[in-house]
Amino acid sequence: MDVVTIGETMVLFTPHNGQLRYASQYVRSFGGAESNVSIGLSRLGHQAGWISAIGDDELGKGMLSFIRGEGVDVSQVKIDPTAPTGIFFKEIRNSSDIRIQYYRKGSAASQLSKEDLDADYIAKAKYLHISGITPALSESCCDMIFEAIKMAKEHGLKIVFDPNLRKKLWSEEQARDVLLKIAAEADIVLPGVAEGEFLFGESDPETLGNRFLNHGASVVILKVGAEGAYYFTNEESVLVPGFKVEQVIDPVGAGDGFAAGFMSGVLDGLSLYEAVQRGNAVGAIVTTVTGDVEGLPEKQEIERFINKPADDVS
Ligand code: KDG
Repeated sequence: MDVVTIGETMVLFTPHNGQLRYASQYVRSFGGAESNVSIGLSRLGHQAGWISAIGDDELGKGMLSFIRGEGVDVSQVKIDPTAPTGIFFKEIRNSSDIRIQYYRKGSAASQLSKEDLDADYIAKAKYLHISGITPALSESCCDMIFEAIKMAKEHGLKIVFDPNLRKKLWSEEQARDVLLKIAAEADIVLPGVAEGEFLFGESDPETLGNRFLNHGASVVILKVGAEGAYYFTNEESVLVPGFKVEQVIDPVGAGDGFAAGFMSGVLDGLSLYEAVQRGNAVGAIVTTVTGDVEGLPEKQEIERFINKPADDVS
């Protein structure tokens, strides 16, 4: 296995149009940062495993079939008869005003704990992908994440951490404290510039890159929206320009697409520049369709997209 991830995926309802309070028709799909990354990796030809839990309910089982159908290993997904699968709504007012409403408190995934981890399973992967969402779900989920990090280190996996700050899930103090602790354990961190500012009170990219490096990471990828992303190591700091798309429809999931594209590049042995470029490309493509995972490209599509002339946004 290439990458193992741990986190909650929810049933996603997106109103056909208009405000949530008036909506009566929805598109039903699925979304969750870690399974989005797993699906992105699988579409790019890698083997990803997703550790999670769903309720013993129809929506959860539909979700599990969907993720399994995308080629992700779901053998570590537990069916918990005592709690439901989480749900969320995504109200797209316009591409820069997207409102998320969660119904996930007490969900099956939020009941996960370190007892649900299998060290032998984690040991099979090369990378452990962690997002800052899972530790926010409950105390037991937070403990589980630190246990998974410990297991990963014992078995020589590299840790990739995307802070994925979700202020609706916990207090700012708790979030800052836990996200900084995880960042200190990670080999590769993938923050957005706003997350870097939240954690270190700085917004200058160079300064942020150095803060994360000094905090423990050996590679820092700082995402700066449509401009692209920087990578920082102790030797280099480089901005890799982003890709233009004709129209951004739904940016939710772009960060997960970026993570999948970047890790795919690293797994394929690309240079850091090319891996970040692949991350930028996947992130850009994801924004062009509605849905968290629907736009995730396959290998051929990503290669065509990266190699097309700069003025061609088709
Ligand atoms: O990154 C996209 C995710 O935010 C979305 O799929 C839902 O995992 C999710 C969350 O917790 O917000």
